[in-house]
Amino acid sequence: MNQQKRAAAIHDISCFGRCSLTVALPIISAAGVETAVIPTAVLSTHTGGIKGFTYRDLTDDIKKIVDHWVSLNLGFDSVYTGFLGSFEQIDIIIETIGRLRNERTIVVVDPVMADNGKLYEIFPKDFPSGMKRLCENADVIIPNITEAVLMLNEEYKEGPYEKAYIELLLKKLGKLAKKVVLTGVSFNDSELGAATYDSETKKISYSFLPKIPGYYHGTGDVFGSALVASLMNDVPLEKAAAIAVRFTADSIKRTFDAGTDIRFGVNFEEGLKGLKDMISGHK
Ligand code: PXL
Repeated sequence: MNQQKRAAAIHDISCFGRCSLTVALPIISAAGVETAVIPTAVLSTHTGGIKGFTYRDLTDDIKKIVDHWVSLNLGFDSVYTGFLGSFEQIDIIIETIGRLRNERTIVVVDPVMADNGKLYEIFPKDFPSGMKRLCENADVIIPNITEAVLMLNEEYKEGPYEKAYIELLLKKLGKLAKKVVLTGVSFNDSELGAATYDSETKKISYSFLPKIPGYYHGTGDVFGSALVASLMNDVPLEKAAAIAVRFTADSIKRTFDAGTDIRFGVNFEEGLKGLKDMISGHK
């Protein structure tokens, strides 16, 4: 019998708005993976376009949670990190990864900090250098194009992209971590998706689906969570990225069709059964 996998998701809790832990916990759990959480901060909503959000920093709690977990001798098959509450938390999370990982742990780092060519306003200018260090501690990194160029000091370009630009980014990112999934990739105006790169085999793959208009919040976390859910079910990286693209695009489509406020996140909930089926189909 297969042992159930266990993941630790390290993100903030945005109480409303479907991103970070309120997305990671249901998606990874729905794929049959036990999902423990370390909240990095508690906010009333995410910070993307909603004013007046509350913010409670939980930096002081992280080490205490990890101390307790270490005393319980828990093993984690994955550590998945996303939005961090402060620059100071980056070193604490690097230390946390070192304390929680063993030889079978897959560390997935999403360097959440920027989109559309801009660093999120709440972060200091040197945040990308910290996120770059965090990525160096990962097995798999999942930046979007903006996060990639900020960490690599490359020029930001708007899509559609030249293949050479994307492949340059992938190869440079492959020096930070063994495996790379780059999101927000497009080679024409009608399709959007992700690219993967394995720096050991040098293999590059692409996965695209038709682009849906509008900038929906939390889609990076929906994508990352579906990717972790797939990897934890032993789906190979390229297929895991294709499943995550499909799950994210379907969630955006449902939300677009319903005419929901784009700030309120996407309807991933009605795709959870389909995610489980896509993952089972690859076994
Ligand atoms: O989805 C990324 C994210 C997570 N958490 C918070 C955010 C954002 C993006 O803006 O504001 C609090």
